[in-house]
Amino acid sequence: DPYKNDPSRFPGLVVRNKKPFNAETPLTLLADKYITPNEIFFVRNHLPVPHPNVNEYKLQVTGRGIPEQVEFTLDQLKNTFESKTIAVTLQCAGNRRGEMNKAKPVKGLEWGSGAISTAEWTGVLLSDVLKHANFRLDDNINHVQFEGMDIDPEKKPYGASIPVHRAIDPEKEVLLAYKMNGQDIPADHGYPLRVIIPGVVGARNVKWLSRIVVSDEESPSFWQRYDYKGFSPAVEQASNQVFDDAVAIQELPVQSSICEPKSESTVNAGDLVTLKGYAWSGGGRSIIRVDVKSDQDEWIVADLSKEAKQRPGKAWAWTPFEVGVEVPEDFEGKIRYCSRAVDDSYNVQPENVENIWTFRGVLANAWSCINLNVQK
Ligand code: MTE
Ligand code: MO
Repeated sequence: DPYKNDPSRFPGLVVRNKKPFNAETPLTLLADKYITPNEIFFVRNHLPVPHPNVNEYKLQVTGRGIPEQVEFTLDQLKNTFESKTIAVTLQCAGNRRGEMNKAKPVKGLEWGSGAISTAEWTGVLLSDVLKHANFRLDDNINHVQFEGMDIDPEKKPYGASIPVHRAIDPEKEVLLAYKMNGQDIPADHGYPLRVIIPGVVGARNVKWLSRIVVSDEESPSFWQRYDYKGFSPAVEQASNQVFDDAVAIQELPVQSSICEPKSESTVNAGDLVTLKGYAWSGGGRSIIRVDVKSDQDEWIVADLSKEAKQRPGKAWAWTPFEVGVEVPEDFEGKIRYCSRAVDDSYNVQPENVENIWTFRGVLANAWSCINLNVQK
């Protein structure tokens, strides 16, 4: 069993798959805290968890524009470069896939709204490391690839890449991170080093990082080339050729989800109910508004958490929201409440999942709705 050395996990996680281990954060706990504690941070593994010997650990930096391959031990990274700590939300491209699957079956793990979490990550800037390696940009350089230490049965590592402009820009704050919420990064989340790419889909935030390769091409990894891409609802499956012609997901679209109360909870007519949730957008775009509407009433505006105030263009972490809604007095039956977030480019979530359906079930960012059962 290649998974026999996987770490033990907090029993409160909502497990979606055991081998490889995939689990989401319970929604009530998610809405409770701005920073997600390590034990309940969602886990998305494609392969068995590797257990590198940190005393022998070295990060390799190589490829186009780097005159000579450079290697760093963990201590060299920590001692050579200034460290930075930033709050960054990671969201899986498959977050909320379950809702898309209900509209019409998709391929992939059945995620609820908990494949998203926020931590304070400490590390060194990738831009500093590249500078130290005497990296020189030229017109044939397009991508920076990352390789993990987790390997598939054919001995190929998990990998991903990002456009080079994001990697070299210190303002994008791409981190080679060795701490998560002040502790060594736990085994499930990439010990001893992972890349954190603020504002970019979870899949590119490679864990157990072993190698950085600058290239004209995207990462050759299956997960860069033949997964984590979006297609028209007209496309029901895709050949490698069709995948090659599609664009890899990087920054994610604007998102929100109502986390509390649980859908299908029972409330009394006339109650004041507090709806709580999160909103987030890719690329550092901040959340400027969350609107909430019931099928019985007009739009109202939710309160955005003050904790989430972030610098312009650098809203790397989510914005929790809450709003009190009055359940009508003379009513019995189901009421449906929906949230939709707006980011600072005035992008807004689409109304329904049917029209954004895509066969791998990624990019599910329609309005988030819950039903409440009202009793008299
Ligand atoms: N990195 C490696 N090496 N192996 C993986 O399976 N999964 C990716 C990414 N980095 C993965 C990886 C995906 S799809 C996501 S959503 C995030 O890690 C999840 O990070 P987390 O498990 O720390 O929440
Ligand atoms: Mo993911």
